[in-house]
Amino acid sequence: MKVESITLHRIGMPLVRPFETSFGRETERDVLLVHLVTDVAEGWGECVAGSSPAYSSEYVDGCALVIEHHLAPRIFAAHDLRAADLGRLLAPVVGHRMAKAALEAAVLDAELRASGLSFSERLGAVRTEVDCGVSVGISTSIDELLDEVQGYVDSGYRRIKLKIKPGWDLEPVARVRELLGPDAALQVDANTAYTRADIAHLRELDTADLLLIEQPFDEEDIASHVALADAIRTPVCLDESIVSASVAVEAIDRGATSIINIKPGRVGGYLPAVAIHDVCVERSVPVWCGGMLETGIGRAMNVALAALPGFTLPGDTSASDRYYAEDLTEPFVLHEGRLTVPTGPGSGVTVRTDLVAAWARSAPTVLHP
Ligand code: OSB
Ligand code: MG
Repeated sequence: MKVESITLHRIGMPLVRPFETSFGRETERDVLLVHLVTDVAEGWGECVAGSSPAYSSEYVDGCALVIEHHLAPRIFAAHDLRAADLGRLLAPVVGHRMAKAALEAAVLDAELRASGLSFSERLGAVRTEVDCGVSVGISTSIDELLDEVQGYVDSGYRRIKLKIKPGWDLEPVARVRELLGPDAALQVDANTAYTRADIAHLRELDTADLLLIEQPFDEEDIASHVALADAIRTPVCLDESIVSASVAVEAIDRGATSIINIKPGRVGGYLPAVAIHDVCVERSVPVWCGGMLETGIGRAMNVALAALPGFTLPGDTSASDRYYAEDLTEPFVLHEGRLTVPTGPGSGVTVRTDLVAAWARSAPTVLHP
């Protein structure tokens, strides 16, 4: 495959409700899209970086620049580009996994459309639909939180994840557990808001009988996660810390994590995500598919990934209407708490280019060899 152009689109999409985590509050998603034209097909990819470097060191402006100046030239220089070669081709650029993942998604999409294969076939999916959970942001009051959670229960979500931070943890978690009843799947995500000094406090979460606690400490602080895992009955799950298969193996072997959240953007793409899935399956560590408020483009690909055999827990793969009044592709709709895995070539969804143009924040950047 020969790449003829790479176009970077920057769009703004208002969220149906603000999304607050321990690191900030978002009301609109600032999305970078990659549109690839090759000699055989076209592909689209979505960059999951936030507008500021708060979840990780990457952010949208930085991703656009590193694609333009460092990644795209390496792709244009390749003679016969294949998605499987991207890891090696882009390895001279250190880090920047979200930028690489956005390009990888577009390359995979084009390659698969050219060959008539779907993402689910290419990645090794074994299910036609996936169980869905929902990630619930920090609220302004407990009553508002309970209302929001009740709405998701009524929609059929199979698992609730609450964002927590110091000052918003034991009380909201206990109240939501009371609302859901003892058997419902409930988990929490701290996005690195705690320190090792909080271990005794976090142990009190054990009474809520949670599926897991996600990333309580700094992404580089594996040792504190080991200490927490030794002190708490609730399983510890890492998100931000897991940037590659080798880090995953290290964290599992050290006892820092017994469940892993896999996000393709965080780990450099769908093929690296499958590699992490594989090392986890070998070690009997359950995985689930995380989310970054994706549009239909990234969502279609995430749903395909979540259909792999090791994804045994419901993902943050919620329906389009949990995020957006109108999606960039045909919307993903929940049926009995599940989303259907797309089966068409590539991502299996069609990008509404009229909306890409209507929601543009700036003129597209068109790159050529
Ligand atoms: O930590 O999982 C996270 C969103 C943005 C950044 C980080 C996270 C999240 C979510 C939302 O939890 C998951 C989703 O519904 O896409
Ligand atoms: Mg998380």
